[in-house]
Amino acid sequence: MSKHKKDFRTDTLCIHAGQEPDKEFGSVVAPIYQTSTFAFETAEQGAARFAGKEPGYIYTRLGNPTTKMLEDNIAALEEGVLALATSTGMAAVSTLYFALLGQGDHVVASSAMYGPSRIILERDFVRFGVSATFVDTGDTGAVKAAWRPNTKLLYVETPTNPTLSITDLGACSEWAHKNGALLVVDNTFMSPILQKPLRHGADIVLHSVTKFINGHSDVVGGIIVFKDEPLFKKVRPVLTHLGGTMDPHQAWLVLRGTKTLALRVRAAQENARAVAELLASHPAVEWVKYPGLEKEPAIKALIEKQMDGPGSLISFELKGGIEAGKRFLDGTSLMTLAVSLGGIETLIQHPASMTHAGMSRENRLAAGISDGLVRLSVGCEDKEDLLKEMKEGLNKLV
Ligand code: LCS
Repeated sequence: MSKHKKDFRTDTLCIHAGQEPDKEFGSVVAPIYQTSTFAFETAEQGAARFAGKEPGYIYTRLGNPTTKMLEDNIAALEEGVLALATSTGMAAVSTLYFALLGQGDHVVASSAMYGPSRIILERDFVRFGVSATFVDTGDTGAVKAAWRPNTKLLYVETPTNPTLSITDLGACSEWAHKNGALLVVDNTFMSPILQKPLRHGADIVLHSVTKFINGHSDVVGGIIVFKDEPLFKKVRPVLTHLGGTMDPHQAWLVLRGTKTLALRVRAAQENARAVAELLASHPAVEWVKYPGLEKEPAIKALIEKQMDGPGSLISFELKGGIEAGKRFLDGTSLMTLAVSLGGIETLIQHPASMTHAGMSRENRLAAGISDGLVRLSVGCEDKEDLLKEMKEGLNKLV
């Protein structure tokens, strides 16, 4: 029985989608096809594969059975038709820009997205005649105001890294499609467990699988999921020619991660709710941003409509700003001071000097990334241990 059926629910798909017991030996776990190239039985067969007249593998940069299992797994989780795994999340981002944009095109994008996803538009794609306007895509009016006749792509992170602003995907997809553009959503912060952007009109979804999907902070990787085959066919040759494809061993490791994705995401989210509540009630804290604490009725309604939970990323600022933040970061031991997110362990970092240090201070502040903002990716440790360390660190500051 095919494990890729659409009628299985998300938690089942995490474990089974894209993976059948191996036909030769019955291996329950996906074999790693650790090969760069695939033998043809005849010259005619080789020619037929290159001509696309016969299915089958040719060369691992163009496709590999282990990598394909991961692609089918995530395509099923995101309710897309096909996916392409990439060597890193940034390979997914840059391949999409390269495939979808050309000379004279304009992009509207979230102002507070992962630093390098913005910086390559500002510094690199601008050299090839592509322009970009960055707005708070949480404000659909700002998206409309930034629109130009040559806007071809609306690129959204929701929630944004690290400001956790929520964008209305339904409203944005409607606007983009009415105006001849595509909506691409970076769903890294939610994972397909908590948000499925294709359901809300996105054309393409991407992830840094380095984060929740792999989940063990031991692999970098990315994935692009497509709502239809023509878009897949447009992007695939660009990816295979640029060369940012995923290695089979990397894909096999990520497939270990997908099996526990739903369990990890929900466990981390339960911890994050408790940590966010502690932060919100502590006198050392100036402000906390966490979708689960949202009070604004319209945003609360949007969260309920398009997200299946608030996730496990929290941003906050301490009274005393960056100096207090540094003291807090230096005092942590259970919470690891490191960039990245979505791992099984709690990670804490300072975006202004770390993940978003490449942005100018002016752009950073305009995007809501204050000097004192601290980003927390809550992991799956025991909740009481996390709360204890958090309380001890905060109490030292008052
Ligand atoms: N998209 C988002 C939303 C990200 O957070 C990241 C990395 C990427 C894309 C790029 O993925 P990568 O190439 O690293 O796999 N975000 C990081 C962060 O916030 N801390 O360290 C990396």
